[in-house]
Amino acid sequence: MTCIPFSEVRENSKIIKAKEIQVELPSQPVRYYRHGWQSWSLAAWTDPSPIPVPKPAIFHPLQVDAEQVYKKYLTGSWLGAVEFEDGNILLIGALAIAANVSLVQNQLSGQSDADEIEWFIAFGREIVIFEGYAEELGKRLGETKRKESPRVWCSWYSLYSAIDEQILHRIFDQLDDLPFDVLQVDDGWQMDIGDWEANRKFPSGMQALAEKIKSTGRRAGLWLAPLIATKSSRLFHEHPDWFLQREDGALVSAGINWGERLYALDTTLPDVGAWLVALMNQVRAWGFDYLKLDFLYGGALKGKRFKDMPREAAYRECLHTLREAMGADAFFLTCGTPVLPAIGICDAMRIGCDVAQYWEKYRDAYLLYNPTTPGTRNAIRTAIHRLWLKPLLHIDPDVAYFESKGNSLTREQRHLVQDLAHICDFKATSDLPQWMTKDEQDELFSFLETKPKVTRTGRYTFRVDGRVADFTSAIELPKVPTGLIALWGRLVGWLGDRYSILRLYKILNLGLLRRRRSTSSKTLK
Ligand code: 9PG
Repeated sequence: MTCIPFSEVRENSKIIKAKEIQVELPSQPVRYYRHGWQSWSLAAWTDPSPIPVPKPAIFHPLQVDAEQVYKKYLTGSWLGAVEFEDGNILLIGALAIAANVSLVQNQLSGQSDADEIEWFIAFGREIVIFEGYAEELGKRLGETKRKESPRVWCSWYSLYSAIDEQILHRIFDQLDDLPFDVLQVDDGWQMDIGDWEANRKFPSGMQALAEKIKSTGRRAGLWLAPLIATKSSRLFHEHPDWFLQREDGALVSAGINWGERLYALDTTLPDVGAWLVALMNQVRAWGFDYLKLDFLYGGALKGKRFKDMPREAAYRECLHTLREAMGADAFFLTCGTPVLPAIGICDAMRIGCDVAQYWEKYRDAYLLYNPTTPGTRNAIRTAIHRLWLKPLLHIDPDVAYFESKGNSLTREQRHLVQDLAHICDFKATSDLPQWMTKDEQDELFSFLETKPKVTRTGRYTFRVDGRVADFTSAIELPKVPTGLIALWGRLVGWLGDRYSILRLYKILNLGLLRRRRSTSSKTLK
């Protein structure tokens, strides 16, 4: 353990080589910056006291770092910081891809999972310190901000998986007047998670879909989750031995989604590598060159790999393989990705969890105490705390909303996500012109056309072309439940951990989706 006296850090930022590093704090910090493992995990300044473990635990592999979540002390992935009474901060940040930073009593310390690594340690004003850290990360992991960030229409947040060829064709035509650079097809086109071929809803195939998009003068974008699969997939059926196992031989859980259990590929197996390369080639051959690769955390879960290497290193190697196979000219957006290992490889990264047509769900926020579930408040909170990544790559805060129909966000809340997109300089939406009023359509048009001047006036406040954007309302974490509410939360959490109950929930939810789809086809005609 290398102990650095605070007096030394106070003067100048330092880069120190060590396996473990520790700084004793000169006084009690008022806030702690915790940095979650992957895109959807919480990143936030919070009180320097532990927060409850998010529920249900069955979702942990896809929401947090399952290896850290039960730690009794405050800990975050790769970096951590404390803020003192006078507003100055002390940051410890790893300059390598496998490490954690913790706060135990008055010690801020970093632990590397591998051998000695470099640590960035600095004290001073938050903005300056994070800028310094990003710069050092860029020197080691690379900066990939070469391309312009495209303006994207993405199918997910209006239609969810209820997409089909006809509906999308109609939408692509109707979006004609709007200045999008990319039309991106999200989840819902594939046979199964693991089987990346067009399903029955796309009888003309994926090449035809990409051609349709390109015929409108836009680039074709596609969503895939290439590092995970469900047991129902043909991939799993044909290659059960390709999946990551624990030391005891059981399959590693990659969590649960689509009402099914997810499993992760062992990307260090040569056959899996070859399969991923073929998949990327196929997608490019169809004509898609904006790729949103999702659920990527599956490549960095703990397990026994064919090649004995640290999980983050295996993941980074896999990202290199994917990038090389898709080609340098493709726009590569990572989502659900462990943050540091993707820097220098992808063009853009999702930096928060999913937005939704609502601000927050009582069940998720208060009963389950889960700040990673879809919801606009959760999405803003984490994205605002990851703005420091901006010099390194394009940062995607998820889509902005314009339409008020079927959307319970207030006008102010919709403006917040729009302003956040301007701040991040990454503009995307899923809204459909025919669901918007004329005013809303105009708002969307000018959102896409303008590049307002953004200045930061505080941790959570900005000026966007003279307008004040204040994100404070999204920041605070819910109160930790006590008494009967805590008890009720435990019951709901326990129920949520039952696979059978989740399946039932999914079946009921599917009903909802089907209704949504018939409404969408009606209004689209
Ligand atoms: C498609 C979606 C969209 C979206 C992605 C991702 O924690 N969760 O259970 C969880 C599930 C799905 C999810 C995020 C979190 O959404 O972020 O943009 O592409 O997949 O299924």
